[in-house]
Amino acid sequence: MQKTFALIKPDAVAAGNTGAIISRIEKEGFTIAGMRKMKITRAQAEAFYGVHKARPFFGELVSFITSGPVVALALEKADAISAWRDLMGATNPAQAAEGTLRKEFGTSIGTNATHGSDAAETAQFELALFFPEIG
Ligand code: FUP
Repeated sequence: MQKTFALIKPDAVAAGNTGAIISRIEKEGFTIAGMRKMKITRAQAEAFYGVHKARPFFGELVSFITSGPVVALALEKADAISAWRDLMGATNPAQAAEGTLRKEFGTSIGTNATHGSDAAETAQFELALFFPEIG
């Protein structure tokens, strides 16, 4: 079993898609090891998106992710990191495959409904940031 970190982003929470996304997560066989609805602070967002600091859209990323409540999730499954990224689909919803969450719930490359860790080290870092009690 592997754990990954997932977020239901402010756009999807505001649009009322939290339940539909959680329902898909359970149908696809993930175990929800942790779940918290919260507002991400600016300091937390800057740490979370630290790898993107040099990118031109860093400021937008931080403002967007702190713009409203999110649902943070610790998900467990065999190969959870790649399984969750497959379920999310491509970063840009316009390029995401049918049946993926970003295709169904995303509206732009920024407002793309969900986040998922992209590697084991990132998952460890992101889980520690949001779920220090889980380990
Ligand atoms: P992903 O791992 O699929 O979330 O994608 P990236 O790590 O490449 O990007 C992180 C976030 O930056 C994405 F969710 C959306 C945002 N982004 C933009 O807003 N513009 C871009 O050109 C690329 C990414």
